[in-house]
Amino acid sequence: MSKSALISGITGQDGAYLAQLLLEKGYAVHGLLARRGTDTLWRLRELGVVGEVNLIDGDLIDLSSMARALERSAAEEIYNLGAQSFVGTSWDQPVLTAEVTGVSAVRFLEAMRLVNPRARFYQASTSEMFGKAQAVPQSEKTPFYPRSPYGVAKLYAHWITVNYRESHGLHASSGILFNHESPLRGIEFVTRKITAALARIRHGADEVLELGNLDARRDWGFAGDYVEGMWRMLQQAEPDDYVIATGETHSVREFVSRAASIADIDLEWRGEGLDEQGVDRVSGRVLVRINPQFFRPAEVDLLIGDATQARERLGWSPRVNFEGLVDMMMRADLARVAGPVPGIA
Ligand code: NDP
Ligand code: GDR
Repeated sequence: MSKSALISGITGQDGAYLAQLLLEKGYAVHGLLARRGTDTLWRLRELGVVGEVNLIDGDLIDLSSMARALERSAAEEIYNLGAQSFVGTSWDQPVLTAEVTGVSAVRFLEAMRLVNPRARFYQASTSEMFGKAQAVPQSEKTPFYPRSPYGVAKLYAHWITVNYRESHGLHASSGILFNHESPLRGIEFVTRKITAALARIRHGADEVLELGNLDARRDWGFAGDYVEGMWRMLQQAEPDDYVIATGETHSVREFVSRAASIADIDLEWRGEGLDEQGVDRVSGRVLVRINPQFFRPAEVDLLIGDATQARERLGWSPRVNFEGLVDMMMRADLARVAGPVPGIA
């Protein structure tokens, strides 16, 4: 008999890839669907799985709807991916972020305790919890120091997951995932913002890409690889927490340079600090400008993960490296630019 899984955040980047993976493995896949005024199914549509998942109305703010979704789905595996996941917005909406990104984890764990305490639970933890990183690279042993309301909310969700595992004996695991991207990434995140804008610039549909801190360094992997790590965690006899990362770090500036070269844009960096610009070497046109609006009140400067434990215990390792990721994203946006770009209204 096929296994049943419930995914919160099924309309997000990871939710869509995870739904696809679980369907391939023969699962019955259910998703908690928050009612919105806009169409949020484009990723599931793009992966060709929208008709194969069972969407159940519910919201992470509403425990009763989560319990009902657990009952209706008879889920044996629960993946809590739903969140207000954009770090920048968490300064503008800190209370909503605390509720949706933080407290929702305990709602789910309580609902699971009531409906099916034998189910297995995955919490989408994050490298943002390391924040002002206390060690390089960061592993499961590195102390946390979050730098945003988002990071603080995720830290609560992380520790309540650990706590329910230890106090109630639930099979509850957290994946401490470093940044992972794809052609299905939301347009507000820096990688997709860069590839979508450069594709429009390349085709003459836009002129300038405005960015904030070019020096921030991230360990960027491919979302398709990372959802495989989530699934592997829930197949272990014992629950635990795992870092999932590539072990490589690159700056935002490097991401732009690499993407520009794939888009056949001859970009050169001139100036320093707020005056730094990305200039087309041939025409002299400014293509990348710094806009202080995109700087954060507190920044996470450097993230690089050590996924040794995931490699040794889960047999997990990334298949796509930085170059492969930028190439995949840039080419997808170049191909899309002729038509409507998913993620942009
Ligand atoms: P997305 O922002 O793409 O997806 C977030 C999902 O949460 C969407 O499906 C959204 O639904 C849903 N959601 C938001 N608010 C609610 C609510 N009140 N009730 C129900 N659902 C809601 O995130 P990703 O797919 O990139 O990330 C998945 C998870 O992993 C998130 O928790 C994120 O914080 C975490 N994470 C992500 C990393 C990354 O690099 N991508 C790294 C580490 C952790 P809707 O479409 O309707 O808005
Ligand atoms: P992050 O991702 O905050 O790491 O959170 P994001 O892509 O938003 O920022 C990465 C870095 O780029 C810098 N940056 C900019 N960021 C955005 N969005 N827009 C800009 O114009 C810009 N210019 C520079 C940022 O300052 C930052 O340093 C993501 C989310 O998916 C979280 O949910 C997840 O938990 C973490 O990754 C791991």
